[in-house]
Amino acid sequence: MVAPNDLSAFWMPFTANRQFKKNPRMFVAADGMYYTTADGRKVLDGTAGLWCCNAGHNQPRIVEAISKQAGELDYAPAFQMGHPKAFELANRLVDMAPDGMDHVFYTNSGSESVETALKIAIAYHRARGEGTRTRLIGRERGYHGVNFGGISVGGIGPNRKTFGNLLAGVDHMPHTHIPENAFTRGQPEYGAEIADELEKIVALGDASNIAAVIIEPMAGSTGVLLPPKGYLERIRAITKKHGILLIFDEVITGFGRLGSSFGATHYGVTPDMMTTAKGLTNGVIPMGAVLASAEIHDAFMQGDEGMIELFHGYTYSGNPIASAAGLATLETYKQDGLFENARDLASYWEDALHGLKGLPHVIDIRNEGLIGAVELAPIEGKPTKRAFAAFLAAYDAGILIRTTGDIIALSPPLIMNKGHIDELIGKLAEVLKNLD
Ligand code: PXG
Repeated sequence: MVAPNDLSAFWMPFTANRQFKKNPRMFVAADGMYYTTADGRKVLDGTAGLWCCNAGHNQPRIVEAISKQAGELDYAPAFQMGHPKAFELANRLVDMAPDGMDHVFYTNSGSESVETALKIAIAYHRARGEGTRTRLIGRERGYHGVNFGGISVGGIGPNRKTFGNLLAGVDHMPHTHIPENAFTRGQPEYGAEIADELEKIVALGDASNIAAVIIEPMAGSTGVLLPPKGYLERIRAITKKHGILLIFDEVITGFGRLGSSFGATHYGVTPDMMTTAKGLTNGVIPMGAVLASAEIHDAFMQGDEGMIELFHGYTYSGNPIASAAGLATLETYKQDGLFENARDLASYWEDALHGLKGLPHVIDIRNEGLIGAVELAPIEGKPTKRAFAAFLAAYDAGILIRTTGDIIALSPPLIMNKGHIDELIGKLAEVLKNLD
């Protein structure tokens, strides 16, 4: 028998298991902007969980929708059967997405949304008789989840170090994070021409072999790397010119994080597909969705009507409880004006964050919408250690932050107010002042 308080059985994801289990950090409750720890302390959520609880915690509308759905229709087969809420949610998503994003394919996570979009891209070209278009292009420091397609198009070194060669037929563009833009407020000025590297990749690999380019409109997970002004527009123009599909990975930028429904809306650049998850259901029930243009969808809708058009799907695609959570979440964003709140708070947020300039070890600060990053100089020879020390000190001080490398990333729930910003940034300032 395993003792009830034995922590060893659960192999925790992306966690220093041995360190954690020696000194665990447990949340036992949450409400609005705050978590409650096992020892009864309140911790201000500066990260919306893992960039997902955009409507705050235990949102009553979402809680009620899930409970009601569980007692009404718990599960319905996802293949060759339907239930109304999955269709209703798809319609709402299409309504809030940029014009041209007309169809929704459900998944259960951001990682699955990415795999789905990549597979659709390859199958789309094949359906149109361009089956040689199989190559995929990602970007350095891109994060597209943890499955094989996603880690292959993603640009994170440790994935290659840990898992080897990954998918064949993938190229990477350079990232856009350049020193000239340090301490920029909002979208940086310099670097639009980095998009032209895509032309070189296309010239070498030939457009007739390339299916899709996938990028995050703003790279969240690897440290809040913003697109320079004009960059996304150029990527869009180059992909269009060569008949290459453009996929925006909106798993973080979707659902109000930047003060608009999606990154595509915020930056005014419309891709051919968008991958989403996280804020779709406020993180409460796992669900992801790929939005695709009518042109892509319609390319599959040919031939015998009795045949399955896309050989892909998940047991839980469009799960009823997840659909109910999604509908209640989107309703909350709308009714409570949360995207507007994010937009209204953005300049106060920006000022507060940039007020940390000059504190020890701070070498860059970046922001957009309700997202922020404070980059610290690494401890010589010990990358990640300084930021992780800040994470632990912040937790003790009553704020939840995220760290990636030596970058502190902040992405609070969109229900935040100025008082919460003062508390979060005030406590973070104290943590930074006392950091070795
Ligand atoms: N694409 C992007 C752009 C993401 O940010 C995924 C795909 C994968 O989503 P799932 O649902 O499979 O985890 C993500 C996830 C962090 C952090 O702190 C970021 C993510 C997940 C967990 C932590 O940076 N991004």
